[in-house]
Amino acid sequence: MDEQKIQTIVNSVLRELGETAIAPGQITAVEPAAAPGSNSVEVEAGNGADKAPLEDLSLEKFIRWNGIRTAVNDSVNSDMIGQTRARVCQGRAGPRPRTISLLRFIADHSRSKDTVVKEVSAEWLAAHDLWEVQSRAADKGEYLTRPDLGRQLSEAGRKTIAERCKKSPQVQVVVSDGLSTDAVTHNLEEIIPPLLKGLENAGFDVGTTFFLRYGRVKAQDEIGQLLQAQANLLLIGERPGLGQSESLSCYCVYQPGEATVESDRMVIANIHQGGTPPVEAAAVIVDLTRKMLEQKASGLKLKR
Ligand code: B12
Repeated sequence: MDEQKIQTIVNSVLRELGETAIAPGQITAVEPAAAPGSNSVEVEAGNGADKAPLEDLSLEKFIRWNGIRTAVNDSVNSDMIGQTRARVCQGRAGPRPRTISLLRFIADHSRSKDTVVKEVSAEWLAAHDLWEVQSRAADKGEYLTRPDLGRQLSEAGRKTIAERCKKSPQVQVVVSDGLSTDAVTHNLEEIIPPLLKGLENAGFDVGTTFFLRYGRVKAQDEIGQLLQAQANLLLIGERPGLGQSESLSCYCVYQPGEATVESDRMVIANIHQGGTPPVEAAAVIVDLTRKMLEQKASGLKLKR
């Protein structure tokens, strides 16, 4: 459909809405596609562009997209865009978001929802030498609607942990899907080896690492109580944000158990390639674990 036809349709809709002063030709001005290499990516472009395959909206050029066309000082905006992956300088089309902005928002939202509902597959766990137990949540739906069940181990889970794990280790490491499957599958390969090696090199007796399906943070207290570990480190998927769906956290407690309260817990959050890189996070966690074991404390009781 050419610009003139679009203009005619828009004019007739506006007329039906009671608009009388319609400036001809100014409502749907279709602008030419941006020059290659420009960070101003056009999905609104006409001339058959709609037949081209839709590009992946998670590409860097869409994240660093400058949607403001008439800036007083464009270098200020470019500078800001270069410093953050946050949704800045999106511009607008009248009172609405620009098409590309809206599409990216929808794409980011879909990715966030996907990572919550997806499952860490049994094959992936086997390939990474992890065996699994489950919380009391029977499936993902129940996990999301009943956080209380994700905080408790299933009967079978308790039994398996008791049978397969080393008792009374100094440090117990647990991995859980939590609210992001991608957090586990994207970061685990890079965080587990340096973390376990770092703990060993620091001279700690490390327990048997396993995977907790449908886990919530508080489940680490029951695991700690069951295994009588001195410190529990839970690597768990964070609730995804818009544009960041594979972020992992490590929640740490000294002597977790029934009496543990939230102020005893600590968290190293935002672990992913664009945040705290997994290898760096592993070093921070080893250091924090050393402090917990030295001071026999965690959370507010720990001096840092
Ligand atoms: C959701 C959330 C909350 C919710 C948790 C409610 C719930 N049931 O989900 C609420 C609003 C209550 C909350 C409160 C706080 N939060 Co908060 N929270 C988050 C968020 C957005 C996601 C956490 C998540 O996905 N956890 C995984 C899921 C599976 O866990 P869960 O079992 O469902 O829920 C537990 C955890 O979320 C945990 N938790 C949440 N926040 C915090 C903070 C700390 C310090 C600890 C130890 C635990 C903790 O408490 C929940 C109940 O057990 C993160 C951002 C991020 N990138 O991780 C910030 C984040 C973890 N929170 C943060 C902070 C600072 C707090 C508060 C201290 C704020 C305050 N000043 O009161 C409190 C402390 C709460 C506590 N438990 O001790 C910071 C931690 C910074 C740090 N590295 O120490 C983060 C990283 C946000 C940020 N970027 O600043 N939080």
